Amino acid sequence: MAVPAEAMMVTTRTRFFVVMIAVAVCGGFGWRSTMTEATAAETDVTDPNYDEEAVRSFTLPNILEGPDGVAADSVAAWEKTSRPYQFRQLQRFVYGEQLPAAPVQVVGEVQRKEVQLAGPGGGTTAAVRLQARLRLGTAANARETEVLVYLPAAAKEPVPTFLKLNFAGNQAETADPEVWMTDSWMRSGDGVEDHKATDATRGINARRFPAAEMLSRGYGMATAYCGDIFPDHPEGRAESVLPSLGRPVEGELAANEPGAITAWAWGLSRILDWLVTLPAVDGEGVIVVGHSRLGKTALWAGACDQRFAMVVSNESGCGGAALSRRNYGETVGVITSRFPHWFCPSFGSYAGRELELPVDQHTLLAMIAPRPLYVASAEGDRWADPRGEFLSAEAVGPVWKLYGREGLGRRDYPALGESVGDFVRYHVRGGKHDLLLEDWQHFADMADATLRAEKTSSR
Ligand code: GTR
Repeated sequence: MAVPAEAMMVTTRTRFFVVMIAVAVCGGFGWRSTMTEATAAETDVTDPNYDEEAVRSFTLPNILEGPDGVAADSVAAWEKTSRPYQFRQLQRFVYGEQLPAAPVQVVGEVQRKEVQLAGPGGGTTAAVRLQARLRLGTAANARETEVLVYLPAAAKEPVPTFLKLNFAGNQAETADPEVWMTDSWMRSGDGVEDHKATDATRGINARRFPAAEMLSRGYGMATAYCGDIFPDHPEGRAESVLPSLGRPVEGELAANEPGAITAWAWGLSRILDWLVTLPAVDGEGVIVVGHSRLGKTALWAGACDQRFAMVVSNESGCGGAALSRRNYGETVGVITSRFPHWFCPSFGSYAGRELELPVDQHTLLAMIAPRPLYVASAEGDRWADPRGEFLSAEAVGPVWKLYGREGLGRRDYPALGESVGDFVRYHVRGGKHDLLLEDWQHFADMADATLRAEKTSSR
């Protein structure tokens, strides 16, 4: 098929990013970026690439296409044919089969307490704190997770609520000394002894969960530990939720057998099942947020479960928002050799041949439409390929267009700290790989402008 060429210059403010991209638009979607050609064979597929010059030419698969190659040109065609097809492709080649829902039960009592959170500017914010232990399914070997929720005590109506999985237990997300400490297996890190969290982990990740600040903006905040759902190591499958859902743990796994990301995403949906039962939470306003590997997970959770009203990916990188075809920073070869348990086995078989992948990560972002989607990067986080995250967010605009919504729009790479876009937004923050208050404020601004604005206008 002839591809009408349309040249586009993408200039950047940092020397590192200086690159010229010629984009060919095919039906609004097919992208070709013409850069210095480099052969994948020249590099070991498990070596990260930090050279823009070595980013290869590529054409992104047309996300609007259904199985017959016909591009959807209406919401009906997208929802009936192309979206289900593209979703199946993501299951088949990247994340593995979606897991079936299972009933979630509260174990014991939900603990409820009114607390004061040290707030912005040295003040305090009155909160209602909930802690619940949830049993994820009814099987004898079902796993349990503990959920921590803070809700603004002053709220007069149900509040939209951010939900995120965390890396080191709920007790690490807050300085609140009464938060339950997880007993689940944990990767080595500060305050972790023999793969168990100790008191020294309390509050170490509190910067990543600014509860007081978000509550003061009228949002609830909920979190749970990812290791309760799938312990994050290659042998974690046996202790994960997967056996309770009838999935195999031994022997050679099928090419589309789900891994940790699918299990974590499933866990987020089970937590959502419980959150929507809370009268103080706006069940139609739950926003799934994730950082890094858990940002990949937040995107996949939003793709699998359309009850998530908005989706936020923070520095999710390879296997998250970043385009695999760019082969920049962490690559498919690197990630699937270091973390073979995150994806389905099929994804690893594309190491070094990303150009042959039937999908790319913009396919994942397209699954969020027409809901609000935020993609955030950090300048110093080259590993996650900020430009690759921006380009995939930019490439999905036409899906939102089907719904009459503006996505990110076609634009130059934004200045540091500038949040751009409409129903798809993007920013690149100065600094390193992390999830900071600055990022959260942008996420809340987007939720104000989309979810909250819609609520107000529908009254
Ligand atoms: C890195 C991994 C990334 C990202 C990150 C994180 O080691 O290579 O894909 O997920 O961990 O989760 O912090």
